[in-house]
Amino acid sequence: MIPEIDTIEKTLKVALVGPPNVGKSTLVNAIIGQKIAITTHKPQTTRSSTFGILTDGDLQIILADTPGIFEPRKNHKLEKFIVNNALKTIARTDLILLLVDAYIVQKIVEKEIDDRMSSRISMYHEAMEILLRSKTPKKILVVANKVDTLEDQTIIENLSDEAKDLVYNTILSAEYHSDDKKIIPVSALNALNIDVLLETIKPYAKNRPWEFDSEQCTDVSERSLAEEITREQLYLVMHAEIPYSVKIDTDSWQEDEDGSILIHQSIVVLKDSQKNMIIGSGGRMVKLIGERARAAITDAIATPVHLFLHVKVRSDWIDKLRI
Ligand SMILES: Nc1nc2c(ncn2[C@@H]2O[C@H](COP(=O)(O)OP(=O)(O)OP(=O)(O)O)[C@@H](O)[C@H]2O)c(=O)[nH]1
Ligand SMILES: [Mg+2]
Repeated sequence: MIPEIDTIEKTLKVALVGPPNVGKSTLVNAIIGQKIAITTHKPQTTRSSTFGILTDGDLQIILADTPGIFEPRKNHKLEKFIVNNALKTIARTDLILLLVDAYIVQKIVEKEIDDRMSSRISMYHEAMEILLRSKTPKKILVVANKVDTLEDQTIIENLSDEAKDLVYNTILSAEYHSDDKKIIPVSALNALNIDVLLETIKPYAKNRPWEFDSEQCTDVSERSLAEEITREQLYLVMHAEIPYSVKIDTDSWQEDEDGSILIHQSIVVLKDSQKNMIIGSGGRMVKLIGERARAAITDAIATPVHLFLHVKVRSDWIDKLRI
């Protein structure tokens, strides 16, 4: 009789980390192959970490999409909440994938660092300083995202060891330097090179039980995703500072007999003036947000949705956040 051999489960917990807007959420969606995190062109889109889960054979990879890291302004509770949330998640991972804009990598290698580039690089220094102050894993690999924006997309694949050294030395703090200076070029937007990225990180897995069911691809509930999608559509439709004062709550979520879902959500803002802007003249703005969010939620959860939005003022919602 052949003895039964238990498969050894391997787990790898990876955090996608970087300053705001480098494409962390776009990358987690590309790796998982479906929308689990919202993405916009505005910084500070992600407020709380979410996990994407990939289970293949004996290996489970848990990818944390974290909020962008930046120095929160004094007395700015939402900013502190965002950054703390990222740091707490990162502390519980084995490996950091630091996303860097491929254009910056190219400029560093070509030694073309003007004032504009310096100020973009300083965003990475700011993020690294904050990481250093917290208990974060020391292993960092650089992922050069947005290679689709480069004229020659092969530049990053063909970097010499010397060029990689230069990039690591320019972006990372000395404490994070390792012998393992990899720079993985990807385009999260076009899902380019995702297979190479996964092959590169697999060896960092540890023999450890899985944390999620092998069928599960995210820890995000459909309700939270729907709230996030409404916030995303609001960010895309509205301008100025409005988005940062907004949160979305689910008031009710009911499945109808025909299989569709009836959702009531509140758009919560701090002031009457913000409520008026979101409602828009004759309710046009909120109607547009609702139409777009309904379509995007229907798409994301593959179920027809009826969405009702209510705009409410709660001047203390940020004060009440628990950090
Ligand atoms: N051209 C290009 N744009 C990208 C790529 N990845 C992300 N973007 C764009 O960059 C912007 C920011 O993307 P997000 O995924 O929201 O960035 P993030 O790092 O999660 O941002 P925060 O959550 O605010 O920290 C969006 O407009 C994306 O479409 C890429 O590979 N190529
Ligand atoms: Mg994000």
